[in-house]
Amino acid sequence: MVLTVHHLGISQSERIVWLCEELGIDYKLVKHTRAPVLSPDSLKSLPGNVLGQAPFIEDSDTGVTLSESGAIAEYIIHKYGGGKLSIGPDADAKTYASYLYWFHYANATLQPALQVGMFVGLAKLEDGAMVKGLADRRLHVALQQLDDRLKDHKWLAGSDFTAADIMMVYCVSTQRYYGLVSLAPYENVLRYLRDCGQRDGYRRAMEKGDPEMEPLLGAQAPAKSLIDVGGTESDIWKKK
Ligand SMILES: N[C@@H](CCC(=O)N[C@@H](CS)C(=O)NCC(=O)O)C(=O)O
Repeated sequence: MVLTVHHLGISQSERIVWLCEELGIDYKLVKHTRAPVLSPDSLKSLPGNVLGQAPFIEDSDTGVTLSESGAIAEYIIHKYGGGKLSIGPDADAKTYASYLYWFHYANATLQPALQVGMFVGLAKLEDGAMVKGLADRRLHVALQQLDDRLKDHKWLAGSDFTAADIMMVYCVSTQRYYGLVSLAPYENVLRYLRDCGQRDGYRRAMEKGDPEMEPLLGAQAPAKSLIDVGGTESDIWKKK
């Protein structure tokens, strides 16, 4: 089996590298560097990568190519991971529902709220601008719900670490290089990020996928968006 994982530095595809490390499966990692913000030709030109984005995988055993973090995570877990890190319908129904909810919440609710916030931030609107107020409010509600969940649960699905956590962490860590979100008001999210950051699988994934990047696991956001300072050409994202 050759499962090729295409990873774009400082991006959502860190989730897939992390997943493969947690599952302990064989995979080939191909790294791409932003040029200097968007995808380079090496990623855009891959057959089957219609949107030219990462994550993107190629499975030489099946001929499958696939995009979309959640779809890729499910494909790898069930095809090569023996279902590990997922919770299925045979589990306790509430735990199963929580797993599904948080797995999808990451990219269906939180990530869009973060991206709207990012674009509003880049637009440099005045403080009182209505659209800025709406975006801030929507993002706060989404983060507060996450914080509330993590108050009484070590991991998103409950007592076990799952792929729902792998889907979530990019949103509250590396994404903040683009949209400047402080996590200071969300102490449970900060505890959770500390726990995730201590996992061997997370550390290995970051070391393999983004060895130069300082993981953003603390409260403070960078002073400027990576988009505003020239993407990978700047060094604000690098370890000091
Ligand atoms: N919903 C997609 C989003 C993919 C996506 O937006 N990837 C970004 C990296 S975070 C990308 O490839 N950006 C480069 C570009 O669009 O040119 C997923 O979860 O896989």
